[in-house]
Amino acid sequence: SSEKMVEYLQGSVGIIHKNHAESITTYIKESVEEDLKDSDMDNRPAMKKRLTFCVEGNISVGKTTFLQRIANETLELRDLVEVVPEPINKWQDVGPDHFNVLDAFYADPERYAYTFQNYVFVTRFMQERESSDGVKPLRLMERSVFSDRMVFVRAVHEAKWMSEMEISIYDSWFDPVVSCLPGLIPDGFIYLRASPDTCHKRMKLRKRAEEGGVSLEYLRDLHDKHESWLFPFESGKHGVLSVSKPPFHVDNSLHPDIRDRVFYLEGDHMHSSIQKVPALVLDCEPNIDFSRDIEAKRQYASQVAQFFEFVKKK
Ligand code: UDP
Ligand code: DCM
Ligand code: MG
Repeated sequence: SSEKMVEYLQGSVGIIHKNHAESITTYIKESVEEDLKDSDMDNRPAMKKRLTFCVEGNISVGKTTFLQRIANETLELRDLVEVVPEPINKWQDVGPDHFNVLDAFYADPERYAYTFQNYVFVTRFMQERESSDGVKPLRLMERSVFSDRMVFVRAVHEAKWMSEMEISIYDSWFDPVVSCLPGLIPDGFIYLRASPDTCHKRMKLRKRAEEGGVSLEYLRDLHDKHESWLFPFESGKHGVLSVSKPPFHVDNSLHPDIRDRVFYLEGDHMHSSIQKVPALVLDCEPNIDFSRDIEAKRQYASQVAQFFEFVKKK
């Protein structure tokens, strides 16, 4: 029955996001308290510079859920934390005629891949301009123009849904526009990682109308592209953005458990300011649940804290 199915699916997706979100909110709260202690009664919220993290991951891995939990749990810190979800509602409702360009893309990818990716970029650009006036010291955004380029544009181009001419046009404006808007470049990436099968199960659970035709195959391709973007040396692939392990001396400042999960993104062909963006990898498989394991929970929280501290010091 469908009830049984939902039960089965919920069992299989797990509650890992709750664990990860908690690690991060705990860190944020403690760090804010610390900073408030340091800043002499001066009411200003404290983290020294404004930090932006982009949450990356395959379709349905749980980015929105993860960010929503952080937003809910930091409600009392409303002035400190800004959560910026992916502007999918803008993609589903364009102009006075309410066109759905996400739906148009999945219905006729060859015709609309470029149009859609172009619009995705424009909406992120607008979102960044809107939130760039903000003064909240910590900003968490769902995805970035870098995953757009390194994952989705690559995928639709390889699938021949975007022609050579179209990808050339895309690339001809991508770098110059990104260079004009340094706010698009995050201080760190947080990569929510799960197998394509897990994401597929979660996608079936979510049942977003436009995604009925999204196959496991496509999710596998998107997964591989996330991996080769974030782990190019393991996969032996290099893209516009590549990643390197931190230099050894920096490595040492990190807890041994986190060392292997923190990477720097370095721009080969990207303009210079994208260089050295660290990425934290969070395992989002359902079998990883440490909600009742206090020690594991403490360790995870400490790893997350070290990552944030590390980014803050840079
Ligand atoms: N989900 C879940 N457990 C989790 C994370 C997500 O059951 O730990 C479900 C969530 O309820 C939703 C689906 O997985 O039905 C996709 O989540 P979300 O929309 O957050 O994914 P995104 O596409 O934003 O990464
Ligand atoms: N999407 C896309 N290209 C992008 C960004 C997103 O095709 N550059 C699609 C994938 C999903 C939807 O938009 O169908 C929203 O992503 P998610 O469900 O992962 O939040
Ligand atoms: Mg989402």
